[in-house]
Amino acid sequence: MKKENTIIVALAVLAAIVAATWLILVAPGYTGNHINMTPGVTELSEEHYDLHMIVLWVCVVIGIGVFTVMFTSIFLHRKSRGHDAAKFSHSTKAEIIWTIIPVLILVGMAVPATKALVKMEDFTGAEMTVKITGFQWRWKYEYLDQDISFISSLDPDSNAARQLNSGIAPESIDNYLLDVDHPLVLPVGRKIKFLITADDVIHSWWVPALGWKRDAIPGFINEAWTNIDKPGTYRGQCAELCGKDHGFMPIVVIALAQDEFDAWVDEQVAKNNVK
Ligand SMILES: [Cu+2]
Repeated sequence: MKKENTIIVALAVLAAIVAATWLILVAPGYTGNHINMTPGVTELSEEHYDLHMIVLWVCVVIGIGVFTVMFTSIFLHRKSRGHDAAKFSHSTKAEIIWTIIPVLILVGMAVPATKALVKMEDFTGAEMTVKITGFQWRWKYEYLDQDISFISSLDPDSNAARQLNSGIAPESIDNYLLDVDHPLVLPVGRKIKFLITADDVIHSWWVPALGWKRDAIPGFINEAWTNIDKPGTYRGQCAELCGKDHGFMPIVVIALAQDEFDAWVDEQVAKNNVK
């Protein structure tokens, strides 16, 4: 096989792999059919997203390199072209190289990943604490500093539509199965600590825009924190199969500017006092 032909085949294979990678990873950005994670709306979620993208591109580069060599070799050295299988069985030099390079890549990825994990467990400077308790099949939120607590259940419209033979089209309900009667209201720009537990079986509190999920386990208290950048409504669901109505205990977080949050707190406290 002439050297020029080898180069032409290798380039063709490389082009095909790059094109396939582009179609999968980049083209969805133009068509709007996103398959990637979202960056979320918190300091932690953005960091996780960046980490995910770094690791993804490392994998893409390795994948392109490995598959180019592999497909080129398979095509150029196939039996029908008269090639015999190589007879060598061992190469100390090759083994040292293909051990050291992956170790260096893994260590390079582990450093930022460990930093992010340590940051997730750093609760210093938390300005308020919310205790979250999972029940079959609703959530209880207790604002430990503001003395507010309430139960958050599936919103009545979704609940009516989900009943057997309800005759209500799910498409007619806004945010079907993703809305609640009492959302968790939080301020933006403040470090909020969560204490997460459950009262019956294991649930899991998960709002993708916040960048993490935490199991809610009876008898245990798991911790997490967030600092939301942007005001908005963020939806999630119980992420641990917890019984027959597992699919009917959504989570809604409403992030408000500090003054709006303060007004909401005053309103809740006044309501509680009336009772
Ligand atoms: Cu659950």
